[in-house]
Amino acid sequence: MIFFALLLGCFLVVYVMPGRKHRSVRDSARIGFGLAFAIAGLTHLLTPTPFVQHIPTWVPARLELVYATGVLEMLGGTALAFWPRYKREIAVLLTLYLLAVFPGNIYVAIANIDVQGQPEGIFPWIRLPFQAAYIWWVLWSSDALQRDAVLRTLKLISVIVPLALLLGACGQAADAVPQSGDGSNEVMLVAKDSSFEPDVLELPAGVKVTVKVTNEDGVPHDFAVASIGVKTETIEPGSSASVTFVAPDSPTEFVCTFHPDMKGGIDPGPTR
Ligand SMILES: [Cu+2]
Repeated sequence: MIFFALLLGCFLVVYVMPGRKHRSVRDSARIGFGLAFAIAGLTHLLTPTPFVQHIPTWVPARLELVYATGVLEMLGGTALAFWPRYKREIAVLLTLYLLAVFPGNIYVAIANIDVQGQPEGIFPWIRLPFQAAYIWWVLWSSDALQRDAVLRTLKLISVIVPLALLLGACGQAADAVPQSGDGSNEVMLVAKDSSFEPDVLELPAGVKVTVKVTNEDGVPHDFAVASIGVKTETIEPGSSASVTFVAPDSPTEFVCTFHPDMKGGIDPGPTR
């Protein structure tokens, strides 16, 4: 719905922008969608946390996924806005993308995930039908609600998907090279407003890390990873505490033992 406001804003700006007499409502809607989509992609790179929270913790490399989808959205949105020749194909690809990320929205609603900067409760549910509106908008504005556009796009996909799989396989092979993880890394955490910031720690499995937790709240907190027996002493307001451990090799929850709702996750990154 934040995106809906952005979409309307971009559309209106494009529509009233002087200079082109013949820009139709439909073209303005397409260009507006492209710009809004590109801006949304950029926010993946600038503030990844709320997007990471849309992906279940068992999914590997959540942060990298958010960055990759951000780049995809920037490319797709820019192409839709400024490459009218292929607007139908691009629109169908963006539709497939919107369908592919939709499970993330369902996950947030069903699992009642507290997403940073987003209202809770009924909001994630109200947001769901908007996805259909976005799909209709992109298809209608690009004149792609016709059969041959869909067919041509399917042909395009039959080329792109094997190529993408191949690239992905190569990327994974490159990732399989062992990292020189000998030294210990220090990670900073802040306890504030009864939550941890950040609430996702990207810690490569097997690497020795020191987590330093600073309490900026008015009440005592601590930091514990129960499954590997890690726990700091009680951290009084305004002070901090450190704990050193070897990062677990599967997604693991950490928590404040005083406030069971105050928790986060350790993400081991891509499995090797
Ligand atoms: Cu606490």
